[in-house]
Amino acid sequence: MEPWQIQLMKNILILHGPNLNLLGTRQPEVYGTTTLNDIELMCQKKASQLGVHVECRQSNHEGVLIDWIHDARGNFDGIIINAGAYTHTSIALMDAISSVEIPTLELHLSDIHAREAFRHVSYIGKVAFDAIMGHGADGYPMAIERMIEELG
Ligand code: CA2
Repeated sequence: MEPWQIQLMKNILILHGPNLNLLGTRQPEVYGTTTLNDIELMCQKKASQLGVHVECRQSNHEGVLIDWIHDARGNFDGIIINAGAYTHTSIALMDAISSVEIPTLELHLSDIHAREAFRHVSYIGKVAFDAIMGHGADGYPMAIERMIEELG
């Protein structure tokens, strides 16, 4: 593909938060057997079908996720974020998302509202335009479709 064609494509940043690097290797009864690498392949397949560019990154560190959100300004059209447990605790991540003014979609493997009460609060949900949850790994390609719909 020519560089000018890549520049015209929508650019979506997919962020995975803490412990999601363990997917498929621990607690399969809760989070399934799909690994983060499998999820990246699913995302790249969906992206090429839909003609968009996606970049996937994972960090266990709140500050690294915040830096990536800041750096997304001017470089990405949308952010899809599974912030892991930071979803329920991080006002700092929420502030970072609202500061960059990039359409952001909240994503979870599990349905956080069907789990423990402490997971029912989502700071990400306060600044995201929508949330997809409870679909396991299939939620990732769904989220790419939803983001494209939002970006128009
Ligand atoms: O359902 C989700 O996607 C969550 O964001 C996953 C987080 C959890 O804290 C949120 O409440 C909901 C936990 C991710 C931990 O991932 C693991 C994967 C394999 C083994 C252990 C943890």
